[in-house]
Amino acid sequence: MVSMPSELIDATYMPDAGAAALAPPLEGTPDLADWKLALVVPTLNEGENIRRVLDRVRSVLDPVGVRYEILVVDDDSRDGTAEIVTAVTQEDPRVRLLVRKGQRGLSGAILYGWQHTDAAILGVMDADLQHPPELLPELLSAIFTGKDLAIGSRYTAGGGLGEWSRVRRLLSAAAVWVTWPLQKAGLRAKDPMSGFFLVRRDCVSRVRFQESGFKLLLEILVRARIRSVEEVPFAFGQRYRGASKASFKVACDYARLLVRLYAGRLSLRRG
Ligand SMILES: Nc1nc2c(ncn2[C@@H]2O[C@H](COP(=O)(O)OP(=O)(O)O)[C@@H](O)[C@H]2O)c(=O)[nH]1
Ligand SMILES: [Mg+2]
Repeated sequence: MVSMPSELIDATYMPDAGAAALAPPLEGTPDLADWKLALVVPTLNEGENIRRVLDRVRSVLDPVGVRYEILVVDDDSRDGTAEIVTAVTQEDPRVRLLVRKGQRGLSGAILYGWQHTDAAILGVMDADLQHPPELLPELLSAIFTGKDLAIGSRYTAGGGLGEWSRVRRLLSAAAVWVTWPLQKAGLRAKDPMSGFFLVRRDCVSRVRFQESGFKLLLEILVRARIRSVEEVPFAFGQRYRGASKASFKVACDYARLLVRLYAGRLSLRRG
């Protein structure tokens, strides 16, 4: 692991992790042993799900042959999540637990995990099994074949939203639609709100992100140095156990993020 200057840890900047984290060149057949993936699994009271998620992710990634670590970033859950993860870390050092005290926010949790690894491929996946770990090899293969960003996508052909009500589908479609003018022409993702994606570290390092949001992918699409995107379809599953943390505050954070991104776009045009 790389040690970061302490002033960077609390900032919203994604630090550079130095040469160790540079992705290997893509010419020829990639040697998977040259790559390392850090998959963040953010948790807030996911004690009933986390063991199952960690077991499934490891059984999917082990046969791929890539080096990896799974960083569970827990915001001080009160349901035993950390204790369960600690037990797994003792069996398997590739699983690491990072606990944040007195902090909340999904984007901040993901960035915190990414700041504590030297991996060249950074990723995120929910802890409630709505994201099938079985998609990870396909997402990895998109990165290995030269894409900067690989998105588990509910909106691309073959993907799906599961058992959502018509109102929720409409709201989600509207939330995607408003991102269209913000996204870069030629690189637009159909599912910019996905919480399941992998990105090359060199595309996001030294970019400043909003910690309080729930939709880090949209910020990455708009503000990071992304040159190519692949969307891999998947069907959004049902939460395995426990309750969703999406709330009115999450919707407000999303509105604030949109305002900030639109304001940034307008000031760029004027400048
Ligand atoms: N560390 C951390 N994880 C969070 C936070 N909010 C949500 N999560 C995790 O983010 C993932 C997605 O949250 P979820 O409630 O399932 O959202 P939904 O799928 O939109 O209903 C889950 O793994 C949650 O445990 C947070 O504030 N901090
Ligand atoms: Mg969920």
